[in-house]
Amino acid sequence: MQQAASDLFADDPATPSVLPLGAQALLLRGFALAQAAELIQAVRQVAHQAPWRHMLTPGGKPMSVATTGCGPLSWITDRRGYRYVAQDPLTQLPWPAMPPAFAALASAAALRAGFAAFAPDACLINRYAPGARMSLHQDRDEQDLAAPIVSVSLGLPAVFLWGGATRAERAQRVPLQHGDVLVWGGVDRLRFHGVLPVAPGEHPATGACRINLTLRRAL
Ligand code: MD3
Ligand code: FE
Repeated sequence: MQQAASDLFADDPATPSVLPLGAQALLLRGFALAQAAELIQAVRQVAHQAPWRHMLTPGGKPMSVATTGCGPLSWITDRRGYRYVAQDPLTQLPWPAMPPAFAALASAAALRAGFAAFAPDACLINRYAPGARMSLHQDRDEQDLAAPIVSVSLGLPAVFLWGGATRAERAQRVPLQHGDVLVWGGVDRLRFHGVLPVAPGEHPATGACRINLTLRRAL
């Protein structure tokens, strides 16, 4: 039975491919694979200075993901709400500097998706143990909604929920693997999105977790 090369390699995470998810949203499969080890090492260094913690929602519930961040600003949530801050509330120190590899990857991915000169000033880092999830939400705490967002998936796979402009619209399920990069902006910037509970497993690069970097222009 004949099979086209595009089918043979369709599920191979080592094969870079570009999938449009929306008019201004792109999934770049494997875009970060070559830098993955360097990115994960940099995450470890960030977490050494700004420890992983389970932030509280404004309702007082701990998030299932563990979080840290880096850059001039990083996003936090607590009983007082959602916001970007320059200092880690846990240590009261400035967030660790953005590793140059993060900013370089984000800007290259954004350019590939048609967004020139993306210079992120905030990187939120989420760690998903098996069972951790992120419910459907919008990212709307940034000043400049014209700037895109770049997200990098590392370690265990996950199913990303790609919704619409309203919570009621049915979300599509998009499998994300180690090394995948998502870029979205413009008309897709305020889409609802989330992550289904991560399945148990072990990944050679991260162990029993998924790590997601979300690079944004906050100010
Ligand atoms: C599409 N994180 O931190 S990143 C978040 O995997 C967040 O940790 C998820 O959503 C994660 O806010 C998903 C991919 C993502 C992030 C924001 C988006 C996709 C998006 C905003 C609009 C549309
Ligand atoms: Fe989000």
